[in-house]
Amino acid sequence: MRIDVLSIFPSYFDGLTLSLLGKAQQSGILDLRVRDLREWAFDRHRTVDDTPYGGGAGMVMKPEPWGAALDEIVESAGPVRPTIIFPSPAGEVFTQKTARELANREHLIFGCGRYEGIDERVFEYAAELGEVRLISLGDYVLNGGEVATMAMVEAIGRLIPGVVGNPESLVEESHEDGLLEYPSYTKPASWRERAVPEMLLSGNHGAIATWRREQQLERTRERRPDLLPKDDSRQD
Ligand code: JFE
Repeated sequence: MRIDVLSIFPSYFDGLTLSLLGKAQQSGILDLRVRDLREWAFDRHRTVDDTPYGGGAGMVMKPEPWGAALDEIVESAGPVRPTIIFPSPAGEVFTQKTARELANREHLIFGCGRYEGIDERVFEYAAELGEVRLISLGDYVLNGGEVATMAMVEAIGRLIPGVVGNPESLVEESHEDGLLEYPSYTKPASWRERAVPEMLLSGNHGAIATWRREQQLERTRERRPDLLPKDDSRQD
């Protein structure tokens, strides 16, 4: 899979390009390219923003650098139509399901806005080059698309075979089966007067699996009841 990121703060992504994506990059499974949008600014000061038509607070990202950057990136990827993602607080909310869907795409482009956002015509133009998705990381306002892009690239990247070492760990964890994770423990068996649940020391793998499933259901009911199927006859 190829992932291009367009941002005026490309160094934000230095940590990401190392960590878990480093291995996948080397093996050629994932081709992650972070580019500075200012490369496509055309004036001496490499300006990417301007005042909003109609007035109002703050600045808006100019369309021209976005158009030139998208043209070059799409052209360089050959005939494949990309999925172009713009992080936005006004987009569909990103979930594990979104991550799974995007992990099957050949080419993703993330456009990281800043200031008060991007000139609306950029989204219309991008829709001529590929499939446009406005995606929100959650219902809170960030200062730009970078942090949302990092979270999404990490969630998508680790679903690509070869990025996570153990393929079993993908189905076991939170959200892949729609429930929260069971609690985990390691040595020592007693720490500051707190014992590891005896069940886990029993060696009875069937009983352990049942206990873990019960823990998952209990935690999900307590912390995230919205994840459980609705039961119309429930008396709570
Ligand atoms: C941009 C900004 C003024 C946003 C009301 C580009 N989930 C999520 N939260 N915030 C973002 C995504 C996000 C994404 C891109 C962004 C925020 N901003 C800041 C400024 C009004 C805004 O929306 C600019």
